[in-house]
Parts: sequence; structure tokens; C-alpha cells
Amino acid sequence: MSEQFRAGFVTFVGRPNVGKSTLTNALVGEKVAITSSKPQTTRRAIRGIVHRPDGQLILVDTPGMHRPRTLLGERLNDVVQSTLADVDVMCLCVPANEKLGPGDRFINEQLDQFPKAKKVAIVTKVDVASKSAVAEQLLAVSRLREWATIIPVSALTGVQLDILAAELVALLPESEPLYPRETVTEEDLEARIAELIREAALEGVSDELPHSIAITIDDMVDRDDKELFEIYANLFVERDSQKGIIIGHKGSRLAEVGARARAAIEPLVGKQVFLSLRVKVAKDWQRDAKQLGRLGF
Ligand code: GDP
Ligand code: K
Ligand code: MG
Repeated sequence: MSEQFRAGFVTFVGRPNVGKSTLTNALVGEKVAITSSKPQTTRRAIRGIVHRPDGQLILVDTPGMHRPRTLLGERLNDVVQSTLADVDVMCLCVPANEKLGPGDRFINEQLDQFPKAKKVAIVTKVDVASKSAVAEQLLAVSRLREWATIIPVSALTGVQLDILAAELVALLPESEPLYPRETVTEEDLEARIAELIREAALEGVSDELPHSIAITIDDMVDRDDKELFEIYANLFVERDSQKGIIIGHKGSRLAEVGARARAAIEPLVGKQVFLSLRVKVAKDWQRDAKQLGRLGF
């Protein structure tokens, strides 16, 4: 009575901050996508891989669909479009604690462009909503379209995560595993480290600054002789005034960013980390094609 193994691609879409990256990490069981309370935290299509006895979920975490305002915004939308072209299941995430709005409806309508993908609705953050609010949200969501299934979850408390994973696997095609058991993400180490530094830098900055921060890595040295992992990184902002904010009084803020980043990177590399973090200005890089290329977009 062996059930067929299933494997395929699943993506979470939804407005910024509805919990897509947190859900990805919770399902994978490891931090593969950075999260924060700031919009535009996710800039790349990250694949987190969930291994289960019944199948393999390859999670594609998108930067989110929004109307582009800058060249960076346009590039991000291109990433979303090409990522979504061949996924098996698309999950619209809406938080339990906020009424459905035009943003949710806009993204729901975008799903029509991908008729082959199965559509699932996920009501996120049920830990911060009352039972009746969750029920109301489930009802509102059910009216948006015909869903393969609608599932309420909390990535924070883990409520219903196993059921979500099982339901998603059931919607995938029969297939051999697509990734080896030990692989949890396709992102390389350098990209993950850059993202962890960016996450550390995002904490505590005001809402317009996150869009202006980009991280590049000049060099990584795994020193066998010293039990030390050295990272030489740059933190780019767009204006001189932002440089001051990031560095803080007598460098205090930058020191905090460095400490937070090191604490996040050390479990990943399994070693003590030395981090050199230089703050640089790349004037208006979000709107400049050449600079976008240099920063990896
Ligand atoms: P994304 O922009 O959709 O990827 O959202 P994130 O995963 O970055 O999460 C945005 C914010 O919501 C963060 O502050 C998370 O800690 C918070 N969050 C995510 N999932 C949950 C959840 O299940 N419960 C609660 N209470 N907060 C959550
Ligand atoms: K976010
Ligand atoms: Mg995200």
C-alpha cells in the first residue's frame, strides 16, 4: 500500500508582511528566508525545501507582487513573473487579523495569469486573531475564487503547519525526489550570509530606509588555522544622510548590526565569525541600471 511519492514547486504570494517568509522558514525548519516587519524584505526567489515521507515541497519565496515604483521594483516584479511561470501550487496568504483589502484582491487577480497552477488560500497569523475573526476571514477568502483548499495556520506557534504541508504535497504531481535529503535551500552560502546581514541592518530602522539598503560580499575566508570564519562585506545606502543613520552615534548602531549579523551567521557556518562591514553610498542605486547590476539585481 505504498503511496506514490510527490514532488513539486509551491509559492506563497501575498501583500508584504503577511508572513510568507516566516511560513517558509517554519515549514523548512531552518532559516532560509529573512523576515522582518519591514516591507520589501524579500528580494530574491528563495527555494526552501521541505522533506516529508510522502513528498518534497520546493518552496519559492517571492519578493511579492506590487506595482513597481522604481527600477528595482520592476526587476523584482520580473523575478516574480519568471518564478511563478512554472510552479505547481500557488498559495495566496492573507493574515487573519486584517480585513481583505484592494492589495489582496489585486494579487488574487494576478493568479489568473497562471491557469495551470492549483490555487490554495492560507489564512496566516491565526495566533493573533480571535476564533470568530479567523472564521470570518476564511469565509471572506472563500468568496475570492474556487480554491483547491483553504487552510488557517500560525507560523509562529506551528498550528496547522503539518496539515498545510500534507495538503500541499497531495496537490503535487507524482515524481521522484527533486533534491537530495540534506538540501534545505538552493541559495548559496554567500547569498544567505548577505541576506542575514541585511536582516540585521533592517532591525530598528525607519520605514523608508530598508529599500535603500543592499549588501555585497567582497570575500569570505574559512580559516582552518584559527577556528574563525572571516567575512568582508559592504553595506550600501543611497544617500550620505542614510550613512549616518546606519552608523549611528560613534558607530554604536553599526556595532549592533554587526553583532546581530554575527550571531545569525555563526550557526550557519558552525564557527566563530569575524565580520568586517563597511558602509558605502551608491547614489540612488534603486533607479540606476548599472548600479543595480553591480549590487546583484
Ligand atoms: P512577508 O513580508 O510576507 O515575507 O512577511 P514576514 O514573514 O517577513 O513577516 C512579517 C511580520 O509578521 C514579521 O514581523 C513576522 O514576525 C510576523 N509574523 C509572521 N508570521 C506570523 C505568525 O504566524 N504570527 C504572528 N503573530 N506574527 C507573524
Ligand atoms: K517583510
Ligand atoms: Mg518575505
